[in-house]
Parts: sequence; C-alpha cells; structure tokens
Amino acid sequence: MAAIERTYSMIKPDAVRDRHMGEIITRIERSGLVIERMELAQVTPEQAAENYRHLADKPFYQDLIDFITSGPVVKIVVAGPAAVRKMRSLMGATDPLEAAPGTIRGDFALDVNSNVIHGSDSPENAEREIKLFFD
Ligand code: DAT
Ligand code: MG
Repeated sequence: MAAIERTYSMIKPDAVRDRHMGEIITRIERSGLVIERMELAQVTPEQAAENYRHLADKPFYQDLIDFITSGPVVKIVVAGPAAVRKMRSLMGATDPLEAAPGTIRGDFALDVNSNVIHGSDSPENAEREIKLFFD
C-alpha cells in the first residue's frame, strides 16, 4: 500500500461562478482520492501573491492575481496515494487547449487565464500551500 500523501487544490472563481463545483468535487471523489478539508472562501491578495510567487516576473502575473481574487474559490485538501500527481492528472495540462478531453481543464475551460482548478506541483509545495490557505 502506497503512503498517503496530501495535496492542495482550489476550484477557481470561474468554475464557482459557472456552477461547476459540484461536478469537479464529484470527479475528485470518484477518483478514489479523499477530501479531508474543504471551504468556500475568498483568496486574499497576500495569499495570491504567495501562491503565485514563482510567476511574479511574468507578463500575465497581475491578471492572474486579479482573477484568483475576483470571487469565491473552493479550497480543498485532498489525500491519497500520490495525491499530488493524481490530482495533476485529473486536472490536465495548464493550458486548457492542451488539456485532454476527460480532464477537468480539458472539459471545463478554453482559456489559460481562467483554467478552473489549481493543484500543487510537489509534496513540498502542497504542505506550504495547505498552511498558507488553512492556517
Ligand atoms: P499550474 O496551474 O498548471 O500549476 P503554473 O503554476 O505554471 O501552472 O501557473 C499558475 C497559473 O498561472 C496557471 O494555472 C494559469 C496561469 N498561467 C500559467 N501560464 C500562463 C500563460 N502562459 N498565460 C496566462 N496565464 C498563465
Ligand atoms: Mg502551479
């Protein structure tokens, strides 16, 4: 039995606004991963800046911060074997135009600027992001 890992995921404001949160949560559950914590909340500018600090020099950075703080999100701690990798696989590629059909981004988005869902990219970043959004 593989060790249990945790990841941080977030249903972004576009998907909440468009009433896709139920279906996205269903997909996470159906995969076998376990939802350990979940909360509808507004991302603060401080949390947004910390979460996207690796992109601070990109031309799209300000749009990204404005978007993620533009409305409520669903903050989720997801647990299971290789949870980080499994969530990334359920999510699909960053650019929805590249994301395969059947993935969350592939099925619910067309634009990289509003790509429906966030998922941590490593177990270390997952721990950091869980603290950032739940402490
Ligand atoms: P991911 O969200 O797949 O981990 P990332 O961490 O590289 O991807 O980027 C974070 C978010 O920034 C991404 O979900 C959407 C936005 N983004 C990334 N690349 C972009 C680009 N080329 N143009 C516009 N937004 C972009
Ligand atoms: Mg990322």
